[in-house]
Amino acid sequence: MHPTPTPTTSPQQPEHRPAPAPVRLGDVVPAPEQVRPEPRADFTLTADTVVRVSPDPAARAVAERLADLLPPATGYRLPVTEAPRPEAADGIALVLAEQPELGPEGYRLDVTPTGVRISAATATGLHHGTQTLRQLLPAAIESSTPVRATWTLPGGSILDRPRFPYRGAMLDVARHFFGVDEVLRVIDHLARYKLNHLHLHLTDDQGWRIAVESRPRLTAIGGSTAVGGAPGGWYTPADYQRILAYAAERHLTVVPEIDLPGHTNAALTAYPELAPAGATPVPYTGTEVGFSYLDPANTQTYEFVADVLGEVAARTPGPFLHIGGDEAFKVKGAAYTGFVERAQRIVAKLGKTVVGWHQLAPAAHVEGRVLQWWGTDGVDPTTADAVRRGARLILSPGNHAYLDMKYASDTPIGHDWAGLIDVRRAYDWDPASQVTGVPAEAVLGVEAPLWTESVTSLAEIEFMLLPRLPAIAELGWSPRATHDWAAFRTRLAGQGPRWTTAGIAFHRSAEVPWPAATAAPPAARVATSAPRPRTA
Ligand code: TNX
Repeated sequence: MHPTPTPTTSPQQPEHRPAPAPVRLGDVVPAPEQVRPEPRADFTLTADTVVRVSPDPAARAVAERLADLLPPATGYRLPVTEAPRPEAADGIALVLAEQPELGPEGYRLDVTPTGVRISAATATGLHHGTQTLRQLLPAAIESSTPVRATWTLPGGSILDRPRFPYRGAMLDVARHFFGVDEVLRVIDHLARYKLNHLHLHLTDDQGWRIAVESRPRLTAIGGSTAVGGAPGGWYTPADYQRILAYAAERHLTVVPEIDLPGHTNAALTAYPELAPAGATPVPYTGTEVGFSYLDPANTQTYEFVADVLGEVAARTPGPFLHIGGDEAFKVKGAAYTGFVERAQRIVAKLGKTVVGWHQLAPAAHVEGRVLQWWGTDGVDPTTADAVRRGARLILSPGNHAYLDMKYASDTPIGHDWAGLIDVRRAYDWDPASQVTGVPAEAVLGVEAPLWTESVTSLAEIEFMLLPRLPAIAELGWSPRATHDWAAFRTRLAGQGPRWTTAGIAFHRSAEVPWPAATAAPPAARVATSAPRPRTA
């Protein structure tokens, strides 16, 4: 520890102390595990601050991204240098060091009058530490143009690590298509709140969004449509690669979903031979669910599934492959479980861990299987039984975590089948005790899905994500002992000026005491737009 300098005073000169940091050390979302403020140990960034980092390529990349964050608002282009044992003196030190107690994602952050030190056992831990550092700077740091400000960080120490290993959000790019740049912006929002998985819902009745070289009509025909006649689109292999690379730089794993055997109308318009006998699929731009399916009795169906999953698996570095499985209302009983078990075996052979919506539960277990639970009633013996047979759960309860639900009855976009979800409802639940009979150890984590039947632009995505995404992120990251609505809403309020400064749309929930300075909401762009016409 460095001693706090004693302010010099004399009878002629009034005592001069720098203004305290505007952000308090505990004002971080998600709440850190331990926070120990040192009120007289603030540190101020200047043009002379340097970033020193352990000699490791991944740690250096974290340091470079931190340095890249600062110039627009501060005008400071801080040099990044490698040092075997980085010191915080007059700078920011990012230190890789064995610390078993921090786990694979934890970090320590110490702010003293002479500098900032972030240490972790992994580059991922350093990355999360820099997200905390970003939130400890004044909100003006989010400005894209220079701001005259004193860039003071609050003194003290934080020790932090996640409660659950899986913390995600899902973007449905099938109902409405969102281009690579929009997906990259979404990744930025996830990274800020220490989420580590982006689930892409890539295929549905209204569109097929990922190129599969062995089945080119999937995108050429199936990719051309979207809900309500909106423009279609799809990711080329290069597009998908850009998303993967950007996510990886932000320490996020991409989880691709190919929804099977239902939600497949777009695929069936491209390859009608996979449809049940007698059906002639036509493009669909409405919002009904449950009508389409691949014929489970047709052997060509499994060649198709193997081709598609094989290519997607080969291009995806992460361990997970999501096979959907929801709302296949017309494939019942043994036909459904038989299909799922074959698809699960295909995924296992590809060396990936299968993820599916909890409708997969009745099928046989396969090593590592993960079910994504989107129910609204925690009494679900079928899912609890699948967990007893070895499945782990990702929690996405429809009535708390579904970001396509309206905030209030007058929210211009969104659904309400799982109820209205304002911030408190998104926050007030416990992933560890959501499904009766499922022990906390079986819970891999949480995910907030955003379905996009009525979501058509990046501003609308942001409006639905913020401020509920940070609530779900906090449930996934922060220890249960920190769970406290009154404290959360106050910390969350501090994010408002950051989003406003960064030009990010958000919902100004009346449940959150936003500071007055955020008066001009970019969210107005959404709230004032006319509700989109619904198609059936
Ligand atoms: C149910 S949740 C669906 C989606 C819809 C969503 C709308 C799930 C696995 N399936 O197909 O988009 O409701 O809220």
